[in-house]
Amino acid sequence: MNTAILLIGGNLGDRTRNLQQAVQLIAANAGNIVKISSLYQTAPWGSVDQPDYLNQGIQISTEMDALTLLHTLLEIERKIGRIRQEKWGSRVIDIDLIFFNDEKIALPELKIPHPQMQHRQFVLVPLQEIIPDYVHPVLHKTVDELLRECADELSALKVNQDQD
Ligand code: PH2
Ligand code: MG
Ligand code: MG
Repeated sequence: MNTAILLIGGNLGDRTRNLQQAVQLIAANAGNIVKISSLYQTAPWGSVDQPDYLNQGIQISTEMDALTLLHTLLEIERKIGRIRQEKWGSRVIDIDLIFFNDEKIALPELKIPHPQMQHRQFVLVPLQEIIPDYVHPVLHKTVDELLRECADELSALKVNQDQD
């Protein structure tokens, strides 16, 4: 059995509903949900002129290898209605594979660990909630440590789900 860490996010349409649908499709098609973070409202990274995102971190256990899982996640994005457009542009759903066991993968279509995760609050803050002690297999630091050292100043605020 493999352990995969995912980050889901989106900033178009009914963001909460799109993330809920992604969680359901992941549970039905990709693996068992082991841990799931709160929802976080995050400032857009990379291109400021777009709405805030909702992001959420998920740990799953899966029989799939990393590439099979990647293709399954891309298929789920398509089902929810993702149309691939510009890099860093707005999207209804994005499902990114951040860690896969403690593997290092460098294929054109898949880089594990996600090469930019340590520079982004919107990834580190949700992951810190579910896997603070996970050690990054290349940087050899925990998620907690990476978050403390992260220079990104864009906000990532926990959503009070009672109000939603
Ligand atoms: N995803 C991006 C680009 N910028 N910003 C936030 N806050 N959250 C994201 O998930 C995100 C982003 C490209 O995938
Ligand atoms: Mg992404
Ligand atoms: Mg993506």
